[in-house]
Amino acid sequence: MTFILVFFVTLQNKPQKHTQLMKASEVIADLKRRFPNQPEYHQAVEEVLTSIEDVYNRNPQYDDYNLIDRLCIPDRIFAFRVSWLDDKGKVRNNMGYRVQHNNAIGPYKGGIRFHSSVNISILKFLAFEQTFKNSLTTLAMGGAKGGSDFSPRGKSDKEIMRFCQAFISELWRQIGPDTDVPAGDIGVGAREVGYMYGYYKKMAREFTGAFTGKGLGFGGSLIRPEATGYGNCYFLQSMLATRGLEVKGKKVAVSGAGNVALYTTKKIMELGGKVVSLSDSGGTVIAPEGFTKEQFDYIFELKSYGGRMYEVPEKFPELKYYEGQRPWKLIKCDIAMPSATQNEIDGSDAEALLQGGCFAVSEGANMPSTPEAVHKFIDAKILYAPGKAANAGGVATSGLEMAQNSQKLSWSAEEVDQKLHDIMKNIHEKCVEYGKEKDGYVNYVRGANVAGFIKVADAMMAQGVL
Ligand code: NDP
Ligand code: 2IT
Repeated sequence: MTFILVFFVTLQNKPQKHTQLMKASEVIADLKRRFPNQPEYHQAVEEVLTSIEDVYNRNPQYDDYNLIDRLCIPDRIFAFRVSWLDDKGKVRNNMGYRVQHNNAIGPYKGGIRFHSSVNISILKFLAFEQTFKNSLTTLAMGGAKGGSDFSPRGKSDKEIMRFCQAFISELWRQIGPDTDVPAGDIGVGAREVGYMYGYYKKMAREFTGAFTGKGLGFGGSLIRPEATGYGNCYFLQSMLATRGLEVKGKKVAVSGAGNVALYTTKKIMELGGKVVSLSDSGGTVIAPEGFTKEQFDYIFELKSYGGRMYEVPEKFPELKYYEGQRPWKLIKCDIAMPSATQNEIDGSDAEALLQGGCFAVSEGANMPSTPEAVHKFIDAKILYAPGKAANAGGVATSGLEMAQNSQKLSWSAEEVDQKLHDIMKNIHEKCVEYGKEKDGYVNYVRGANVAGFIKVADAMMAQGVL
């Protein structure tokens, strides 16, 4: 009897015989059918699934648990109307969202984006990417993203505050220091985080680390504002070192002129590189021999009060502004660091970069290169770091902010910067470990996707079907 029972239990626990291999193309076709009109989400999933297909199929237990669907489809999505009063007393309505993608390895974690283009597709892609990025940091953070189609541009400070409060009046029940910890992204910086955190604190009646990117006086971490841009430069340094190169003397094209772009520029200049472009959604300013410190300080100041790039030549006539253009076809560079938004480098931009001699691309933005551009970079065997590896320093330092908040301590700038350095080095090593090809070329896309996937997948397996 005991024998029969043991035999029966063993049989029950044994994974079923694996008969079918996962085909990335079929999974994607199915997701497109079930979730149509979400191109950014499809694009992000396709890149990851194509990279991990063989690793997944070598471990049949993953498919026995149908991990692939559970990894691609977010755990849950909150969608809500945000109604707020503008300065004229008029009622305005926007949509608000939070996509909680996966919490297998830690509380949901990821930024909030305020931009007129925000929709479910964009937030699903960002939350999906965030899951793998956060896994790469080695810290205990799951993946999430949220935001609104509210555009902060041209809004008064009071309007921003009222919007943030209305947004959090809906979202506060779904977040918390051990549940889901938002931070900044496009259109959300320290000011917006301050207003959102303040309202969260009022509703939840607690003072905890429910947000990161907070002001220094109320739980923020030193180096968090700098972290994404600095981290990308540290990652770039590791990549260059594999070919015996350094940043010094190199021409670097940067896009954007927000948090990520400006701190990337600051660090590149400190390292002796020449930043030859900065841009916003209106156009690009080119500095053929690199921005001087005076020019950079001016742009930093201009952007801190909402100025536009077209204003730069008014102060520095030697700098040329190109209306409606992105940097990539305007100037030759050694290195490109796209730091504005998704799909800002298309196939023809990639072609122009390669023809101009560009040998390294390190992404500050999330998914800034289209699939066509990515293929061109990898086919040309240049150093190419996808955002989920190269820009992970931002969320990693958010993880360090969470650790400081839990301990009710704050670390020095040197301490945080050293940890950021170590984390970026470690991510680079992981990419090399999983991404090195037979001829020695490091495919950082594959390396980042496989390393990020394995940790999340194993944790999901251990926790059962949820
Ligand atoms: P900011 O809002 O500070 O700056 C964004 C910059 O990109 C602005 O110069 C903006 O120009 C430009 N931009 C935004 N959307 C577009 C668009 N559709 N077309 C052209 N230009 C555009 O955001 P961040 O610097 O924080 O974010 C930049 C990128 O980095 C995003 O992809 C974000 O997801 C990613 N990222 C951010 C992290 C962070 O910690 N902040 C961490 C990791 C990644 P304009 O002012 O004209 O809109
Ligand atoms: O895309 C990103 O990694 C971010 N916007 C930062 C997220 C965070 O939680 O710090």
